[in-house]
Amino acid sequence: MRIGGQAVTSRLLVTTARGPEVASRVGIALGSAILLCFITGLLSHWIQHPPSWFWWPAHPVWLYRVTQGTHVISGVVAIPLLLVKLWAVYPRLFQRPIIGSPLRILERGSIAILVGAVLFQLSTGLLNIAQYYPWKFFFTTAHYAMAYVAIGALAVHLSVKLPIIRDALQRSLVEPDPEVRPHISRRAVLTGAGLAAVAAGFAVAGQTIPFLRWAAVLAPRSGHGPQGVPVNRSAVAAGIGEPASDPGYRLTVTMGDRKRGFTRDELLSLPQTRARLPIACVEGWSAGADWSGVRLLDLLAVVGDYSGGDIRFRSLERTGIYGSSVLPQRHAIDDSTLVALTINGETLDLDHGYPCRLIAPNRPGVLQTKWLSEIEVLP
Ligand SMILES: Nc1nc2c(c(=O)[nH]1)N[C@H]1C(S)=C(S)[C@@H](COP(=O)(O)O)O[C@H]1N2
Ligand SMILES: [Mo]
Repeated sequence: MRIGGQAVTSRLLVTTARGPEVASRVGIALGSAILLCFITGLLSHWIQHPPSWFWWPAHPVWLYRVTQGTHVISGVVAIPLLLVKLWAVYPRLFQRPIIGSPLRILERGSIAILVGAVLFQLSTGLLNIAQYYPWKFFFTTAHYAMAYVAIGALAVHLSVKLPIIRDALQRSLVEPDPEVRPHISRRAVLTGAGLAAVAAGFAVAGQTIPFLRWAAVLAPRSGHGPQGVPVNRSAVAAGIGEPASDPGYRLTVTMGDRKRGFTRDELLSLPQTRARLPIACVEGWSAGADWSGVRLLDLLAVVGDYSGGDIRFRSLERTGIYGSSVLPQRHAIDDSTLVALTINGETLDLDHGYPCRLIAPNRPGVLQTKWLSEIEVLP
């Protein structure tokens, strides 16, 4: 029989579902979600700031829709998993000695950095999809830099803990002592973690998967908006209401020393091309639409001989960082890249980019510049 304080302590240890058995199993799910989130996040960053070696295709047109949907869903799924994982290891986080041997310092340090970085990534990511920025730093730069910190700390954490993880995975989930009834079993904790992760995933998946839309309670822009497509930044917010309806409006196209201005009616009188392409926002929501307008290649051909090169699109919007974008040649030569004039069979709503906007295949929404004023072939 156990006597005194000792017995109480050991009994408490046995009766809790906390410990490496739960931590390692939740950790595998959490680690997988974080890895998926990291890879899809890197992709999105590279598409927006392409290094010279980076290659991103124009087809399939829905690929970015899937990778960025995955980025946001895996990040949101990671939140309940992280909470359960922290709960499972919580008493150990404060075990003594706090410092200790060099290996222990590495172990402790990597956990502190890992927890901090992952909490930072998940919370800023979540606030970003809600378009709520209660901070002073620039979200994308901080989120990108911290991703490397998180993944580096995760790699150190995994290698330091590998023996413990291996051992814990081999141990059964069933509590060893049949006499002892835990308040909550390890299996129940794992089931709860799994259900919470699935529920969290459902709460955002609907913003990109149409038949799950009803469940998308965490998705602020899942289906509403003029002409059946959500709006990220409205014309009023961008301050371009008047210039867009100005009768003197011209879309200027520049290629080398050739330059030409087009009224909206002139654009409408050129051959019209249709394309079915999604808007896929970096925030994870996406929506397919039927577009029509002038194929970019057709428009360039009116101005001169386009012999290749990336293309810059400028908006009437003069403030803000979304007023211009650069389209790589690979997308520029695609038949479905349009200077769009209609969406879903109707004249483009002012909020969707009237008088005209860029729509290109397999691109992040943020690069689908609205309210075009200028197109320039870069040397
Ligand atoms: N000029 C301009 N174009 C823009 C934006 C903007 O703020 N300004 N927002 C972009 C973003 S982030 C997205 S997701 C898409 C959304 O297009 P929509 O509002 O027509 O759905 O437009 C893009 N084009
Ligand atoms: Mo976006």
